Amino acid sequence: KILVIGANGQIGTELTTALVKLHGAKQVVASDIQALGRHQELAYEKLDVTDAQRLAEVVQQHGIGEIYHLAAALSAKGEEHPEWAWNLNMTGLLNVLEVARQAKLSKVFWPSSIAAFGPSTPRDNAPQVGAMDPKTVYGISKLAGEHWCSWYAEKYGMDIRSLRYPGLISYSAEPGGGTTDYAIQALFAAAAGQNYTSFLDIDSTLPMMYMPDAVRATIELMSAPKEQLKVAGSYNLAAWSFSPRELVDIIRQRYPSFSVAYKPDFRQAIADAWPRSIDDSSAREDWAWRPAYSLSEMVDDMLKHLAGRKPARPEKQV
Ligand code: VAH
Repeated sequence: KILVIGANGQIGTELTTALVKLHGAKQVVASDIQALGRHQELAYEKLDVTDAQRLAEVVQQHGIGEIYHLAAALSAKGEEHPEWAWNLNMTGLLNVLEVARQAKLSKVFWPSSIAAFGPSTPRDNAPQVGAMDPKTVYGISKLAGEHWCSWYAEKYGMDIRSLRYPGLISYSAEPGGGTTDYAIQALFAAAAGQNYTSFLDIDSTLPMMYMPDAVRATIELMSAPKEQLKVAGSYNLAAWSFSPRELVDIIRQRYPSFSVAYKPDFRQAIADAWPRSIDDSSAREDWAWRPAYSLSEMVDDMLKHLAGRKPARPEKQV
């Protein structure tokens, strides 16, 4: 059976749906810090992943064989609450790795991020192997997490797989305090007939991907034969990159009166330390990764699903 930790989150919500489609509802247990799950048809456990004892109990009680660990604090929230973010991201991951080791789980999935890169990383076509000097608590936790996953995999022969996701665009579940969330908020605002004030400047180009592609990449990586996977750590993953300027131009082809004001805040420095584009040739070579959605197809699909919805809650500033 599969345990999804963070099943109510931005990635977890759609990943859980995909896992149910692939394995059947009886094979998937959803968990999250909230009392109630979003997938009513699934067994659900309220679970704080920093509670190792409770995690071990859930794994044992449900006969879990695989864990997808999607619970974490994202970049912007992490800069506002560094200790909380470090504890959630690191204690959470270490609990998952140790419980997986003791319970002899067959596979673990854990997401890294382009946030693991930093100013020393080439801004264009950030390489699979190279300088990693993250400048956010979140990015530091992702880089440290990558090394912990490699340590457990090498020392205990565990099958731990990971992807360095770019910024992910989705409509099903709102993200929790990311820097790339401006793009989601802009799409929500346009669909609600509103204008938008971007917290990133007009030419802040970042690697992005549509959630359905990111979910499919996760499933394909986890289904690939282990011997094909030459990258011991976390695979770079890419679709396209865009700037607020480019996104707004595409949105205005459908909503001509949509306009955006630019008021960069503390998140600008986070974005400026991330690469503009990613080299994901290892994923393409090792397990035939290919994105399916074009940038304009993503915008069309998002606006179609968002038509008439209220704008996304701007992350409350703490
Ligand atoms: C964030 N969406 O903005 C996340 C992601 C690369 C971006 O890690 O923090």
